[in-house]
Amino acid sequence: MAKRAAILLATLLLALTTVPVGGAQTINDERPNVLLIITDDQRESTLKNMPITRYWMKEGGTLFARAFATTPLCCPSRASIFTGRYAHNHLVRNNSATSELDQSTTVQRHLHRAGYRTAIFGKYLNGWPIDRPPPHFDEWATFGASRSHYYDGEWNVNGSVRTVHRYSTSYIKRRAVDFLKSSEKADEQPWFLLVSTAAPHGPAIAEPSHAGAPVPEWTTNPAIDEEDRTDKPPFVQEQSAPLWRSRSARRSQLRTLLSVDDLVGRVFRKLKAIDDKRNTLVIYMSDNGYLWGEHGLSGPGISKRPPYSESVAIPLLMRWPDHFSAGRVDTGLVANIDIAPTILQAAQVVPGPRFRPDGRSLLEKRARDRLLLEYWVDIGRTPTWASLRTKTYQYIEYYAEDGLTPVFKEYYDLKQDPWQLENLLGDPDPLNDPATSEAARQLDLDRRCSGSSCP
Ligand SMILES: [Ca+2]
Ligand SMILES: [Ca+2]
Ligand SMILES: [Ca+2]
Repeated sequence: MAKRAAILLATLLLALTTVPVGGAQTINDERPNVLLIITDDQRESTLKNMPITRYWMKEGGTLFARAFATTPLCCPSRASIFTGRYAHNHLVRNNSATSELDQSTTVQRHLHRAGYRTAIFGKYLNGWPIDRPPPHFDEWATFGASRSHYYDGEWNVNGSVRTVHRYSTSYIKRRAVDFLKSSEKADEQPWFLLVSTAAPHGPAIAEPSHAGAPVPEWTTNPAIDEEDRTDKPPFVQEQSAPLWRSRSARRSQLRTLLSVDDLVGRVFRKLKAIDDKRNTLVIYMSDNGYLWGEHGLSGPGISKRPPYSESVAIPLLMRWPDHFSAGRVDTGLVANIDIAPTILQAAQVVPGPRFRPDGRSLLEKRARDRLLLEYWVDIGRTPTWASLRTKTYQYIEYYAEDGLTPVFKEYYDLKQDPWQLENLLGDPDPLNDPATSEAARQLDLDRRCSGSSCP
């Protein structure tokens, strides 16, 4: 059945692609639609509380079990998603550096130029002026100020700035479904739809229908229960994370994610219903992770930004029938910088010199032995740091104000110590230290890498 449909489609495609349109370009009808769903501050462990998303994206697609935000903070990470570049190359190093982003280097720009119909609904970039349209989108509804993420936010809806009273995830859902509906009338044009929720970012206000939803019992983990933190850097040691605060953050985040789960289900039902002749590459991810009290870290400013696993690990799932195996778990090291190269390869876009990604397409075989993670001090207590993460260890350097001189180092054996309880460089005795000179040398190089020289 599938084979017959494929032959039929191939014949149809052949007929279409050989007919010149306007004498110049030929229609390449094999290009997929692209749906990119980005949540805000969703830690990797919360996926198990999203049955609908798991059904569509995990059972129907591939789960990337070792996916990371190369900078665990909204704006730098989103800029990495859009450009495929590390933050030291796209230069959006913190949430107030939005204007550093070279808009000619983004995935949306390349798709738009290649003839895709493009739309974004939800969060764009922190600090982006509300009256300025997000570049290279045909349609948009994006929200501004961060305190009004969930209700009564100021939105720019296709150029007009107004207050949207509705619950933001429901509003985004409606816009997305309307977009899919309207795409039926423009079937000859592939589309790129970016759905970018406020959830589960603080203040994590649940939709009334989920406000009292039962939340599964929380079994804390060894990193939350870490008693001896004398191995940790001073900014960690001076924090305390009362369990009630983490418990409350978890509860409200999980409840806002129920609305995201509804959104995913509704969008997939609509995708099926429109019976598009193209197939659709769907990517589900978060921009960064979130700590629920691991190593004593929880609360605004500190639940993301640090280099530990729960802050840098993100959920990442990809579904594209015949390209990403259904139900597969991929354990390779992957990151936000791989999203744009993956999308452009799927869309058969030859990007040209403006697109200089550091990441690589996940459609290709890859053997990445390490990832660079990096962060620059902004608000809060987390100092500038950089880190190498492999499957077996994580090496971290914190820097003095010059951003170059290491003032504190951490090394975790991820095989023996997956919860990062014992920094092997954390005592004053140098004789028991693991060998880290090679990691330090590599980190120094990777902090200046570009394109193919990047991990
Ligand atoms: Ca975020
Ligand atoms: Ca410890
Ligand atoms: Ca030591």
